[in-house]
Amino acid sequence: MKRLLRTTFLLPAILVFVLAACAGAEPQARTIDITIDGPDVQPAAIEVNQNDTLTLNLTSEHPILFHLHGYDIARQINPGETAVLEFEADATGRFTLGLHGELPKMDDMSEGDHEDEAHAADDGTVHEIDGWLQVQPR
Ligand SMILES: [Cu+2]
Repeated sequence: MKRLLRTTFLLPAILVFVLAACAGAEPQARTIDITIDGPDVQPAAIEVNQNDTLTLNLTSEHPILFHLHGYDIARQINPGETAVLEFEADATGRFTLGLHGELPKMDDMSEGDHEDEAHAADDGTVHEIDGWLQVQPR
């Protein structure tokens, strides 16, 4: 009887554990340093998994508002400081990065679709940059 119990309950438990491990399972805490220089963002492509907790350490040579579209969260970055943006990547997909404000070398930047409320208060110098956050579903 003891053995039957063990087989009945332990085996499925082990199976669930193994399957979870195979799926890459546990969300991770990830810290990513992002450097902004004019319109250039390094790294330009950030790839994470759903439910990872992200800490973005943002630095810029110029005062600028860093905006993660889709998640619609933003941080002001001032020269000589590290702006920290912390959030859980719960939504999946590809989300473009935006910089708002005056930047040198930005004449050739295209203007994104910034008609939503999040942009109502800025000075009109909105810029979508060639960078994105990719969140892979679990
Ligand atoms: Cu924006």
